[in-house]
Amino acid sequence: MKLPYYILVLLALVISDISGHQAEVGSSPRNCQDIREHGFDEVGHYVVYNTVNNNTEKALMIYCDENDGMQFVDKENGTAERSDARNCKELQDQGVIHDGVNIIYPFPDQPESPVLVLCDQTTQGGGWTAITRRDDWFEGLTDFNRTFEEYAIGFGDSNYDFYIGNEVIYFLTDSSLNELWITIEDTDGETGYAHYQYFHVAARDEYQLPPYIMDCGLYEGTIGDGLEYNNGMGFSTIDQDTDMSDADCAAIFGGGGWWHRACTNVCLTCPYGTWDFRWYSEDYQYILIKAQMMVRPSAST
Ligand SMILES: [Ca+2]
Repeated sequence: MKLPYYILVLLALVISDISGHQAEVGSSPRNCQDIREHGFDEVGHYVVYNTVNNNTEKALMIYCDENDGMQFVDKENGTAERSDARNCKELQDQGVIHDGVNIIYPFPDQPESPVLVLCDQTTQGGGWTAITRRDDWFEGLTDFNRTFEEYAIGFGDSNYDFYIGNEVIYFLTDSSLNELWITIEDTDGETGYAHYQYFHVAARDEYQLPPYIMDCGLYEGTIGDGLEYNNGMGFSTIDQDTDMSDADCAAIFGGGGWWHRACTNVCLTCPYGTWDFRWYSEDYQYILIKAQMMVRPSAST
């Protein structure tokens, strides 16, 4: 199957159907309903392009049926085989080996409910599902000053900056043991990574503890164990302060929801151009311009 290719306008998302119709939209579709709202109401194949660097390798093809059902379509073979992958590792196991935006079904109680995610099938053997991505190239597109509910369901765009949502992170990390991979770039262009062989985010209200308690451990990497201080903390936002400070840490940190303690050495949801968007550890202090957090089942190699 030959995919249609178009010259893409930077930071504009192009949806096209297989017969070559196309339209520019201001935001990316999350499902077939979104595509319908953009004026494509016929059953068929639709392609969503990731326009970062106009890299058409990041095209994603989906198939929308008459019930707004969405199927993943294998780009290589053109088959309309519906994936039931719960994460990017399972997509990789099914042969989806390209990096980029893809579809997973992470909710056990809602197996038909898709989530568009960013997959990294390259780093350390691939199979990584990105849970947040920051890149100052996209500054101004996605506001991270958000409420507890917004952080729960997720926001942003998998093509640009996003937070996948604490509900998704919970289901991703609770079904099996998971590891966490964090990459950063600082204002001097220095890059590095932190790898936690264990990472888990608990349910919203498990035994009446603070919501979405984060545990991580077994660090190795090049930027120091910055998350150690956040270990065991619930998720705090501007409207739901569960941190251990007398102050409201999320408000102090520019509205960035995080596993604040009192408050934090690391904040990957904090505003660009501030010292809050940072990775501090015992040996390093980075003011950031880019950051990405990714998880995968830890049995992967
Ligand atoms: Ca507080």
